[in-house]
Amino acid sequence: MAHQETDCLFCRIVRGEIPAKVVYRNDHVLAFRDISPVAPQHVLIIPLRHIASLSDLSPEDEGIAGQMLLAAGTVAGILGIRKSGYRVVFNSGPDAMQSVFHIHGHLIGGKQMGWPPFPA
Ligand code: DGP
Repeated sequence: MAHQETDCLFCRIVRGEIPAKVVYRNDHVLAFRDISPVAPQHVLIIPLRHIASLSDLSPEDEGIAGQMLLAAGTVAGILGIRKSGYRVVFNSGPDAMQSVFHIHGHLIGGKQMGWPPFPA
């Protein structure tokens, strides 16, 4: 098993200690539905291995970073939104309101979204 943290919520989901609605899993990543969806489709893509945030990625993590992005297209296909479009958001740190410190990409879609995502 890849490096895990005992008390990390998402490591516990990887280990199956906390149930989740899994959409996709391979040898590197897990994708499961967000418990508080902000869009008709909202899935979190995480590495099986514990990495706290985008800012904690190191050059040796190049492979897993790529795996997360590759999984986004695969998951969008599973959700049926690959052609209609989707957004992948990595919140990192307090200003972005990151609340779970196991890196995750929010894949959201299933509706037309605005840009920029906040008022000017
Ligand atoms: P962030 O704020 O970017 O760290 O997003 C964390 C997300 O994790 C948030 O959208 C809600 C989701 N979340 C928190 N706890 C759980 C849980 O136990 N299960 C699932 N499926 N999602 C969770």
